Parts: sequence; structure tokens; C-alpha cells
Amino acid sequence: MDLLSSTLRTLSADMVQKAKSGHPGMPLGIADVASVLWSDHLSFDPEEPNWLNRDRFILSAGHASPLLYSLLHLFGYKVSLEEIQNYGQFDYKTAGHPEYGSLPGIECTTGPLGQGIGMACGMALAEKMAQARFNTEDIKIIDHNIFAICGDGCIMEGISAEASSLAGHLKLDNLILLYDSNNITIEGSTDITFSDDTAKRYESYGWKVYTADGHNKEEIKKVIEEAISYKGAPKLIIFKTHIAYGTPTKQDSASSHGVPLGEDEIKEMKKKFGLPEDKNFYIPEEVSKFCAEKIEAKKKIGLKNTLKKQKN
Ligand SMILES: Cc1ncc(C[n+]2csc(CCOP(=O)(O)OP(=O)(O)O)c2C)c(N)n1
Ligand SMILES: [Mg+2]
Repeated sequence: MDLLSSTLRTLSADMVQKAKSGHPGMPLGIADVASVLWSDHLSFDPEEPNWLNRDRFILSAGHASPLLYSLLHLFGYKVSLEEIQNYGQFDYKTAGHPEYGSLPGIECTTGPLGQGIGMACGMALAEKMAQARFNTEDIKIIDHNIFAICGDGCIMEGISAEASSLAGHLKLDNLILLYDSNNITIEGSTDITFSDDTAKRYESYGWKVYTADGHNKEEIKKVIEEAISYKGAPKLIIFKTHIAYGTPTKQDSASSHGVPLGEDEIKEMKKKFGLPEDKNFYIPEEVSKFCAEKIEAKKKIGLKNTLKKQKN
């Protein structure tokens, strides 16, 4: 739903603007991928955030935390609008980088680049061990996926190379890494410091690698489906994206990485996406309704439903 990604963008931009601190570029760039993943693929129950067989969602690029908080709020987790409006403030739990245990739905603390990829590989390995122990031929009580969103910085870090190498070696096919490949980092274009061929590198680790347009919803949906059904290797989807997508002058610019976008820039973006330019932290009714429907559908396969089935 286009309006969902637009709302994720405007909420994230408003959070950083109000706090006068944070990283607005990446939430805007990866909002299309995140909205498709959360609407159509991710399996969870916001009322039972600890349901054992939920899919795991890890934001390895923890600096994009406004996106995660917006997703949690819109998809029914106990993350209030007040928390969203007080992003990065003392006495609130919406910290600059996500902290495990502070809000439901945060699967692990992220911030040091690459760390989330390491933890995603660890969770994928832990799940495989649990499957070996508890699943039987007929009953697969553990069969979830681990999804992690990472950025250029995570891919550059040594820890992600080590963990990804092990994941490839162990053929952890329950792991899907969604790479926000926007060719921008804190210092400017990745051309300054980074010329690895990431696809070839991950293929050499034994991963299945896909490349897709990170702003084309149909393509995003299709490639995630393909990645979920591919068995025998961990999967990397390289999404080609634009940092600060939808802003008039900050798109594709490193100036959007870690500085508030500015009121004028945000107003123009809201206009472009058909949202009221004079309203902050605005959530259209259609978006709330859309998310409520998705949550209901997800709950059908959630914990309560599993328990109900077992009782019957
Ligand atoms: C290990 C580590 N080193 C440095 C940083 C500081 N840092 C935060 S974001 C960032 C750049 C990340 O670039 P990218 O992942 O491409 O994010 P984007 O600019 O696209 O939002 C850096 C160097 C960090 N968080 N962790
Ligand atoms: Mg980047």
C-alpha cells in the first residue's frame, strides 16, 4: 500500500525533525521494502510479541530506528503515539537506536553496524538447532524465518562477513537479508571507500543472491516470495534504493543520512505523497484500517490460533 510507505516516511521524518536529531534518510529509502515485508510476509501477533514461532525482524541498521518504531506503532504493538512523538527523549523508550527489552517487537539491540547481521545469523542457527530438537516428520512446530534489514555500513563491517560466511557454510535457509543498497553512507557516496562486488562476495559464501528495485512494490513482493521459498542457502536481496526518497533536494544526498531534513523539505515531501503538509505525526484512517486488517489476518496464524487448534 503506497499510503502506508508514505506514512512511514512522514512519521519518521517528523520524529527526527521534532527531536532535532536522528537519521531520516534511510527510513525514507527503505520504507517501500519494509511496508511490503510487514504487510505481506512477516508473521507475528502484536498482542503476543513473544510467540515462539513468530518471524524475527531485525533492523541491523539501527540508525533507521524511526522506521522500526513507526512499523511497531502502525502494526498494533504497544508503542504509543506519545512514544513516537517523543523519539530520542529522556523518559521515553524510543531511543535513538533500538534497545532490546525497552519496547515489544524489538528483537535485539542494534546500532553498531553489522551487529544485527551477526545476530540474525545467530538466530537462524538457533532456530535450526531448535527445529532439529523439537520438530518431527509430521509436526513442524518451529518453522519461522529471520528477516534483517541492513545498509551499506553493515555490509562493509567485518563482523557481517564472518557471520555471513558461517551462515553460508551451514546453509541457513531460514535467513533472509534485505540490503538497502543506496550507495550512500555518512561520508558521501560509497564510491569513496567501497568497491566490493557484494553479490559475488555473498555468492562465494554460498548464499542465494537476488537484486531488485527497492521502490517497485510488485517487484519487492515477488522477490521476497522467491527468497522465502528458495531452500538450501541463506538469501540476500540487494534492493536498489534512493536515500531520502521523495524529498525535493535531499534524495540521493549524504546530507540526509544523519541530520533532520528541515521543515520545508518535509512539507514538500508530504505534498508529493498526498498527505497534509501542515499536519505532523499524521496517520490517515485508510492506513490504520489497512494495518488493522493485516493484523487480524496475521493473528489467525499467531499463537492464540495455534493454542486454540491444539485444544480442539
Ligand atoms: C561499527 C560502527 N561504526 C560506525 C558507526 C557510525 N555510523 C552510523 S551510520 C553510519 C553510516 C552507515 O551507512 P549506511 O549503512 O549506508 O546507512 P545510510 O547512510 O544509507 O543511512 C556510520 C558510519 C556505527 N554505527 N557502527
Ligand atoms: Mg547507505
